Amino acid sequence: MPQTNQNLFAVLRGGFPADQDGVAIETDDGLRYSWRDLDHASAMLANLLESLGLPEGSRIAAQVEKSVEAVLLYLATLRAGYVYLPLNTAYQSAEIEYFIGNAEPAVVVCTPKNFSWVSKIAFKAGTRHVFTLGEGRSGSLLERAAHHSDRHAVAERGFDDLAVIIYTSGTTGRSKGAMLSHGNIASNARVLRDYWGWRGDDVLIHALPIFHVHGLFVAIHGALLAGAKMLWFHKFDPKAVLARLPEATVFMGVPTLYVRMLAEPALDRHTAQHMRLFVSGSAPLLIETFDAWRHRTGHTILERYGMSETGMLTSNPYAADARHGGESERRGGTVGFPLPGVELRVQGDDGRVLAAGEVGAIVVKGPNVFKGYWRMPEKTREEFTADGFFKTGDVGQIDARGYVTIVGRAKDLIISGGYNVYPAEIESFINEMPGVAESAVVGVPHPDFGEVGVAVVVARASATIDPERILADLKARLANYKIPKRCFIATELPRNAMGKVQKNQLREQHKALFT
Ligand code: MLC
Ligand code: AMP
Repeated sequence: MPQTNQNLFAVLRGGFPADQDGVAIETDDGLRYSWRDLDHASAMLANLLESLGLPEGSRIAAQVEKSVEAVLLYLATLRAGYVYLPLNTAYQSAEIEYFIGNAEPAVVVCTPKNFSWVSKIAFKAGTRHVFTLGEGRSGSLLERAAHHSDRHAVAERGFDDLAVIIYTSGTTGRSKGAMLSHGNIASNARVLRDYWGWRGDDVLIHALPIFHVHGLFVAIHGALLAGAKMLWFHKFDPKAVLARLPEATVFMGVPTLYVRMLAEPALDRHTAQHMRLFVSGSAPLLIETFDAWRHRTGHTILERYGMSETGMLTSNPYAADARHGGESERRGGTVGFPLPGVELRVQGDDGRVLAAGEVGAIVVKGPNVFKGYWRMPEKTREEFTADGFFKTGDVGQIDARGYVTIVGRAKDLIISGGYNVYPAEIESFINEMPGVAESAVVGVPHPDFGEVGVAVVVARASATIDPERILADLKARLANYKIPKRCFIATELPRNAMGKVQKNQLREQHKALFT
């Protein structure tokens, strides 16, 4: 019997509706892409990639502004069987140099504005092809693709074949590339389609960036697999989103998006009357936001939990969940139940599985869990238990009804507006600055971003350092969202008897800075 092609593109295309002329994506600047457009344009781009004679498994890296064409490049990469590597547009040259040096992509696609410095980095790292993709469908990528056929036979791929690498900083050290296979991503997409009741007549508001799993996988795959239309926003603007909300049925956002929409008087029951589902994730949703949303719109946000390495792991129920006695309550402050197919347990430091209500490390297993970190077999081994569970680095508990709550993080990580910021990375940049002896970056509560970084810096003996200068220097080198919102100079960092910096004390000291 012939094997079905497990290429993620083939899986997603399997969800396209029979009417290929229907609108698949409508953008905020009034463009409409039909399902046929998605198929044909991704075929042209796939043919372009194939014409380059790239070796098997080549990485195609993209640091481009959000656009439908960027999605087409992603789909084309899958369809041609290469490996997609999305990069945040906020990354600066030092960050890009690391990612490109580490992933060694065969093709890099960047904005026309960044071509001179990105191409220099890429060529130095051995990349042979650098294309541009700019606003308004400009740039060499589409010019070159225009010469290719709009027919393309999807490359055969198996469950375990690599599809995407997403860089994530993990617990320590430099960023690691999480290797996700066609099967990892497709299985998660199918589970979410069923668990969240996606339908062909859904209309998704897509207002998230597309270089992370929330915007790229959870949102886009949900819509494509269901054959549902997307209303496409190049950037999140609460007023613009609310203006289109009456036409939509599904919205996905990080908590900051909900906070910002709540600040708009236009948000009410009437605007949200056709909505079927509001999903929140990537960062903790405050109970105040959850309650305020229900009060204003009559809708209960469904909070779910996931990671780059694993896709989605848990979700509050959309409908009655037969696995949990028909439970259908979406409980604020919890991230719901492990999704079908996901094994999730909470364990103690000794690896013992903990009872209901006990707090410990969350570890997970399932078809959605990644294949390992790119070229870091040691690191990969460290992050799995002996019986094959991935250590999420999150700390949580499961209650007697089966709801999972995240109570903290074992990893030193700040989640700011849904983006991960690794204190160790920021500290290493600060520590290299002249006159700096040492530093600590901690997360403190913030009304808009949930949490933001604050730096505490100690000067070397007889050196004078200027906090504003430190922030300005960081800004020149790191993505803007990673820059601590405040910087303080201290004479020393609080340490315990073992000499370990007591970040808790610093967090406590600065916790009221923004609230
Ligand atoms: C922007 N800024 C931030 C920030 N975003 N600061 C801290 N944290 C953030 N997340 C700062 C910039 O540095 C800049 O400061 C100023 O805000 C304006 O920048 P901007 O780009 O115009 O901001 P804005 O468009 O308002 O962006 C805010 C946002 C964005 C919330 C819309 O951050 C966003 O789209 N977040 C979503 C992230 C996401 O998709 N995460 C999913 C990860 S997947 P200055 O000083 O330079 O002017 C994942 C797994 C899972 O976690 O479970 O989903
Ligand atoms: P990333 O590495 O960007 O994929 O971020 C994954 C991390 O985001 C997880 O390990 C969690 O710490 C956090 N996260 C995702 N969803 C939630 C949520 N609903 N509540 C709390 N934390 C979350």
